[in-house]
Amino acid sequence: MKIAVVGATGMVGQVMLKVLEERNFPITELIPVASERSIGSKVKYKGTEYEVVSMQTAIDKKPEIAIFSAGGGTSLDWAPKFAEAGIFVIDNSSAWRMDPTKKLVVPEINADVLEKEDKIIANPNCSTIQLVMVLHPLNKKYDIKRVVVSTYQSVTGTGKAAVDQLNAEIEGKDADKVYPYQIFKNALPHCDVFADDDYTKEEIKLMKEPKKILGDDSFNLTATAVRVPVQGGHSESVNIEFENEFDLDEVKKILSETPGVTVLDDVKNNQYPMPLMAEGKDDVFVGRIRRDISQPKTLNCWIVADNLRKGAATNAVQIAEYLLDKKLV
Ligand code: 2RA
Repeated sequence: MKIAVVGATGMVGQVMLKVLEERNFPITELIPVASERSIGSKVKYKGTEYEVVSMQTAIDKKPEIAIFSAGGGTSLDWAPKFAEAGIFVIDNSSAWRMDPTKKLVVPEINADVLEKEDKIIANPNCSTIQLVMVLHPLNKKYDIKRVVVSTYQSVTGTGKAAVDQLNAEIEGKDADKVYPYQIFKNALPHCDVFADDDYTKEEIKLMKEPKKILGDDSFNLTATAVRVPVQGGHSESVNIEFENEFDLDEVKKILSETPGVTVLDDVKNNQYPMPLMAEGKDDVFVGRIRRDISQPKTLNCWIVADNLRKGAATNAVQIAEYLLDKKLV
């Protein structure tokens, strides 16, 4: 199968190539695509160097699937052109996520919504993916009424320049400022840009995307997204109020039996999820599972995942695997 990776030279694009290789996706030809300035450069895949090509060249090579991680503007311009050429686009940007004609997919939850006609498929936001992997099984069992989530997001979610800013600040060197303030020794309640209602776009994604993925808009969700000087993954403190009563041991059993979720919850031995242990892994890790003793039918938990893997690249590759497995491509 011919696969195009659009944004192949970026942070997520590089992880996409790594995940495709690790999962031995049946690629007969890799078509790396990047911006004009990167055309002609090389990327390595399974020990072979491939030349980065332009968007149009990639379309002309007729890949079956194109996995995009190149920003919303590029996706809005080019995903339709790839789709018109009969190419399945799996897009990692926010461009198509809330478009009512496009599917927003976490394979473990709602891959079954995908059809042959879905030529542009949206990959959810990283902080959404790890959240819904925990919400979904609990919603099915106990019916969620309200969710309050606070995130602690890795600088890798912003990109290489943000990682460079953090590393430079750690070393006491000057660096191009991606964030409005120093990120080292700091926490910025400011992920993406502010909307008119004083929420950030990151918080709005977190408040809207889960309802579309779960196919359930009966619950309320509010979010505060914070950038922290971390590189291994996103962490989330989540408070979930249910319509129905729950048993704590049953909650832990349900989550431990959920594919793609690992329960790490033994506080007497200081066992709980952290970005340093989640980095490079594909599971969503959940711990600190306990009742909210301030009100009935309510649970607190702590969710951590590598935002570049399950939060982006791995989820996109899993969608591609589903298309292949179900012979939709
Ligand atoms: C972030 N989720 O972490 C956004 C985009 N990757 O900045």
